[in-house]
Amino acid sequence: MENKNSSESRGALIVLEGLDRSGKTSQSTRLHSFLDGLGYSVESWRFPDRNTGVGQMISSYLANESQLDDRAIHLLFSANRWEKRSLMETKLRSGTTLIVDRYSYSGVAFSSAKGLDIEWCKAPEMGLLAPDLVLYLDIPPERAAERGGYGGERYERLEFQRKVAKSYQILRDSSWKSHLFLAVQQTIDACCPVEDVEKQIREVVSDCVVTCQKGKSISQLWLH
Ligand code: NYM
Ligand code: MG
Repeated sequence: MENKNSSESRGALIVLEGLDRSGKTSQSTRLHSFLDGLGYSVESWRFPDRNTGVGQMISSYLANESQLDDRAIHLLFSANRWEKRSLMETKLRSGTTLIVDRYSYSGVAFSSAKGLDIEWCKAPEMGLLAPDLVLYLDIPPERAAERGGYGGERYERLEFQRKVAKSYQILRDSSWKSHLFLAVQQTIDACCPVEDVEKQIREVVSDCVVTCQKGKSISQLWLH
């Protein structure tokens, strides 16, 4: 008899990452309709989840209504993922695919762009559920800034986004590669027309969803 966990049919954990204005939210919506249309059970999530108590603290920090130490806000973003971990696992095991707009990679990329040590930033993420697929919507910071302007929240400045892009690059070169056996990481050229990006995403996602439906164990982040 095969290991129960590894043969269990489940939903896929699909994460979209990228700079602000890279198109994650639009693509999440399109992907949701696509999977829904194929008859899959699917939910769209996003981090930060601003609906929880922790999420409200994060939201007021992002709106510049409160000041927090760089490490304190980093840990709040992480706690915000931890408070959703068990629900996330329940949903996946019940067969629901989750499309998640930002996850631990945002946590590490944005905080390390402030100069925090990258390994320190990764530590609180250890043990969270590892995505089955990470889609990085790749766009130069200058191009993202041209897209109808930023929303005015903290971090939404070109100079800072350039640093975040560098941090994401370091993550892609190091940690993403080292757990590639757990999660497929796919870089998508986000400068293409929105329909082309959508098409590229559909292709990789379809494979991933089928693999999870056939049975794949759930892994944890960054235990390499
Ligand atoms: N952000 C997001 C972080 O700094 N750390 C995190 O862990 C996460 C999930 O919050 N500029 C930043 C990235 C964004 C900001 O996200 C708000 P959004 O997707 O604009 O709501
Ligand atoms: Mg934003």
